[in-house]
Amino acid sequence: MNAMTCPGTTRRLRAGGDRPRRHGKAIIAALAVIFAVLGLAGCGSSAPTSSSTVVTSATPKIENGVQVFNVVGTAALKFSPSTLIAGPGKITVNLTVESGSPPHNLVVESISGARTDFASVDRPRSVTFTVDKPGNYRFVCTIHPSMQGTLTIS
Ligand SMILES: [Cu+2]
Repeated sequence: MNAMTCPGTTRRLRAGGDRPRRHGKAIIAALAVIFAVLGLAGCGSSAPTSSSTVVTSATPKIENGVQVFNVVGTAALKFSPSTLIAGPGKITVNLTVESGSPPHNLVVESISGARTDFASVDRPRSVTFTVDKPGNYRFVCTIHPSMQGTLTIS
């Protein structure tokens, strides 16, 4: 197998497209994951490979020079995404709460002012703060202490 050569990857995936249409997408998605793992890691490619529906980590959207994250507090008492990857500077976290979920907040424990008010299903909350020092910063929901995430500044 020739998975280490990147330019041909896309073409090879498309070659599977003559399978029955119903299964083709799933097969292509599975192949994409396999090729991403086997092949793209060595390429330095910046192509996103976001074929998964489970959001564990995210990079921000940049709006007016601010790094913006949209985080959902779920009914299962999780943050989605739970890992936020940013650079030093200004960060905004928009916290919404999933339907059927109790209220949540998002508090970065070691960063002064990095704390939303309690958000509920019909009341999203936001906070903006600045971080300059690279590192991993834990965040929690203060009413559900098992609900945790990490803000990585690199
Ligand atoms: Cu909570």
